[in-house]
Amino acid sequence: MKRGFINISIIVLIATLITGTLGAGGCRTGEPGTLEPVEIREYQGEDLSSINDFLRDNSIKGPQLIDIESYALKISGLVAEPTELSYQEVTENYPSYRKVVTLNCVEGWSVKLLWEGVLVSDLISQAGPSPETKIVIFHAQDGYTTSLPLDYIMNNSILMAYKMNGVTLPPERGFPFELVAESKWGYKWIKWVTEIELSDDTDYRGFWESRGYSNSADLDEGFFEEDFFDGGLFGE
Ligand SMILES: Nc1nc2c(c(=O)[nH]1)N[C@H]1C(S)=C(S)[C@@H](COP(=O)(O)O)O[C@H]1N2
Ligand SMILES: [Mo]
Repeated sequence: MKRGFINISIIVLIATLITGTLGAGGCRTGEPGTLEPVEIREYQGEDLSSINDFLRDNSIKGPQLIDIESYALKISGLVAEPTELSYQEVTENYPSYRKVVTLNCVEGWSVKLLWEGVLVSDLISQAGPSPETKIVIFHAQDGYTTSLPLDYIMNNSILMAYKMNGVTLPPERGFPFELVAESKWGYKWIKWVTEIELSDDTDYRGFWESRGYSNSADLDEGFFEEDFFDGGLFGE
């Protein structure tokens, strides 16, 4: 009786080892197995949020699916050489940088993540901005736009991220590129970026900015334009 039990245990153990090996995937055929990307959750002693900590996607038209083969990032407007870059040209031809930055949405949630990408200033410099340039207008696949002062972009090592926590941006998180607009409210963190337009139009207002949100969007200030409350939204 006892011996029979031990025999069955050994058979189960062997069966588990065999199916376990097969289940791990691929090695037996000589093909490398595919591993899930592993998210980084701690960086230089700092705990990070998870990619799954975003409450929900609240973008204006929902997640955009971009076909990376036909994708081009345009650098347009007041530049000596209007430029179009493929995904690989951006990710492979420019130095990449990492930094931990927190995204704060006006809805009250935030996520602290390790971002990896290229400097927007490197992309802009390559296209040769004209001296009249004051504003950088970002356009996205869903028609969303936002803008930031050229000085802010050039002086703060602002990234166009292609990875978060070591993982390529998922489609709902902005693949191929999201702007890491650090120290600015979440609505400046444009996802699915398709075009970087250099402009001298200091009156330009992006999607949420033209609907009453602060154009400077500094985290240490409120996010509503005061005069909008006084005259616009609620009348005189
Ligand atoms: N293209 C595009 N980018 C966008 C938005 C959008 O609607 N469209 N929403 C912004 C807002 S309001 C926030 S808070 C951040 C992060 O939002 P998420 O949770 O939808 O990723 O993305 C920003 N980038
Ligand atoms: Mo937001």
